[in-house]
Amino acid sequence: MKGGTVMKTMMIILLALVCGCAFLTGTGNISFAGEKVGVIVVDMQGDFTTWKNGSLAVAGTDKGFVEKVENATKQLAAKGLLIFGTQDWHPANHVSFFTNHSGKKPFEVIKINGRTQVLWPPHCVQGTKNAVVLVDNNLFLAIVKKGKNPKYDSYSGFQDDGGDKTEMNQILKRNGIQKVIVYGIATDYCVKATAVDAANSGYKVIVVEGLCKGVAPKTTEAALKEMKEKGITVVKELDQVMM
Ligand code: VGL
Ligand code: ZN
Repeated sequence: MKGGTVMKTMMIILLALVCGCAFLTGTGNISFAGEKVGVIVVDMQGDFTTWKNGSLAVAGTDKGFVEKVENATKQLAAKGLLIFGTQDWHPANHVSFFTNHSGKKPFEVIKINGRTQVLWPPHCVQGTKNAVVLVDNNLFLAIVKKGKNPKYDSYSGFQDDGGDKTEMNQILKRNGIQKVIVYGIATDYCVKATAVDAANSGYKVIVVEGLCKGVAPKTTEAALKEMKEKGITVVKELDQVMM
């Protein structure tokens, strides 16, 4: 090789090395190196899926979607990330069920003590078949149940509408988690609320849009916008965060 060619080759190798290192150490805003990353899989339960003919089935939640979420979660677990989950877990007399308000219809919005409450079809009733988390339960270090208090709804995995905290923050802290990857159902309700509360609790947050489904297109778009405005990183697919 001529001197020029050797120089060129060396420059290319150097460039590749620098780029590779930048990727590994996270010069961009998405990295694993140096930060302990956890995963929060939100409300992957039968009642939210078309696959299981759920009472509050979200469009696009067929068997293929659930498998995609499960496979992604397996990949992340294989990388050594700790996997956490949330599980909507309501008593039969829960405030969010339209059936517990006389004369009300599903999806009506009412005010309760000044709070906005969407009235849902009864869903995720404690102990029922469709309240089960569909993603292989062995993948989870912990699954945090929420919405147990009949008086308060709880879209967030961190706290309910009355301000009562779940054990989520403590569990993440105890495990040294600094950054969380969040996905599941539904983008516009429980994913958004959980991601926003994670950000407010001091975690760096990445939401994987392709591993989420929303109740309605309008509220889903608004939720993605709101999350981005709060400093949450929204990526389309998991390969944008995986090394
Ligand atoms: C959810 C409505 C009611 C959710 C839970 O998981 O997003 N949505 N309960
Ligand atoms: Zn619910």
